[in-house]
Amino acid sequence: MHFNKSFVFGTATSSYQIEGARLEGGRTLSIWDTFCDTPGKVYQQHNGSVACDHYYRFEEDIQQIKKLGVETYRFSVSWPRIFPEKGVLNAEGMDFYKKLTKRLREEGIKPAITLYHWDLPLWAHEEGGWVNRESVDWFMDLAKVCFQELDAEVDSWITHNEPWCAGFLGYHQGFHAPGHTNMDEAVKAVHHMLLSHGKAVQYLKNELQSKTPIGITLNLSPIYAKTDSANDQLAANNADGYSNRWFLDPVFKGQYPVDMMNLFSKYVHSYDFIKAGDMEIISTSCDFFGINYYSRGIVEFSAANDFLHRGAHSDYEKTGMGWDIAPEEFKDLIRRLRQEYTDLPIYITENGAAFDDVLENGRVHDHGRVDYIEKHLQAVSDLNDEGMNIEGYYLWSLMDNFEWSFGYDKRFGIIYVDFDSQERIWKDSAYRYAEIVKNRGTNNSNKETDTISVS
Ligand code: PNW
Repeated sequence: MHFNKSFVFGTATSSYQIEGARLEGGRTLSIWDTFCDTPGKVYQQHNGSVACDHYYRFEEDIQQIKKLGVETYRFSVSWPRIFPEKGVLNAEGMDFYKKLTKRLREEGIKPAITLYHWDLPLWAHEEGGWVNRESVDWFMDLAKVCFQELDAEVDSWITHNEPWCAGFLGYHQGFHAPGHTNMDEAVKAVHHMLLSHGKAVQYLKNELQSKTPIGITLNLSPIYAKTDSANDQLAANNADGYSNRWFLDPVFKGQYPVDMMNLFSKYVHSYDFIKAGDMEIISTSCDFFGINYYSRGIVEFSAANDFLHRGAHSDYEKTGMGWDIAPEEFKDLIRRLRQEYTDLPIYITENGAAFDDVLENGRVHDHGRVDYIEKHLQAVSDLNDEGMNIEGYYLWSLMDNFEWSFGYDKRFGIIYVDFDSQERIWKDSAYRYAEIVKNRGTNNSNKETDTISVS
């Protein structure tokens, strides 16, 4: 694999998953704090109250990023740290992100900031959360103050991270906060997230005349039918509509997919929450497109479901999440996006894997993760050889952290975190990634990570 000079390597995290400092520095609760406190929602009722203690250890974490040698770091801001109450700006919260951004720059690391990575303030939820159209205005208050305070030092903005998860896992499937199971709410929530995305893009470009690139990050999963049967093909089309097209079509074509609107109308009472002009705002052109890729989906028809089809068993190798390791399908996905949706520069804003890591004599030999990363970076390199214009790659994640409903049970980091001592220990994958970054690919076949010295 090989990467040209302008390709950027990075790592990614998000606020709730690493910061901790639950009620400190003026922060109030988010929907994830209360979701974690609700029995039965999160593995062993784990929570992000301390997490990686990054709020207090960010200097040390910046040194880890520097040591990895990556040129960019993607993180998100905690909304209830910046607006602990409706309309009330918390200077101390904002100062944390100013300090973090400034220190990253001083160390030569380009900050890429996500505005919303799922930690909605509880005050906003109590007024209906994303189901309430006013959420767009609340989000704009957050976007405006972040732009004003941080834009000069930021290299790229991401409005939303994975509205599929925030919308459908949060309001339809109930696996994520706020834990609702109501498709009518979910479709509205997604609409308001997408609308707030478009408004933020317009504000940055038109009002502030900023040149900082801005985009959105979607989690996309190429979907395949288990068999050629008409029923399985239909199931795959609908699962693709639910997972991918419901987000891609509005962002790039300014319309929701009609087949899915019809299918959803069994649960969605009316589409009149889509106001005149909304779709133009949602499809405002961005500077880049962010994609989080983890796995493919393979589905088989089930008469009980319209679009939430059973994941069919496959004989593919799996990660610790039970997700198929599918780098070839990642290539299919990118080719399809180029054909059907966009010419924008693409950034892989997340890619990575959880495995059952074992700390042994101060080392973590995470061969599975090393292999996963190499295969997907090889795919990125191959795709660029085909002219697919992928401009960067952010490994998820910099370090083990709070993995949402799986708590601390699933470790995605390339740096191991001892959650008792808060010690950070490089896994083999961190050494390997640093080597690939340093060589801008693989110039040699030496995979002996123990002997690599990273300055
Ligand atoms: C993404 N799914 O979440 C998030 O952006 C990260 O915060 C998270 O830690 C990472 O991927 C690993 O899970 C997802 O169920 C959560 O398909 C769930 C799904 C996809 C992405």
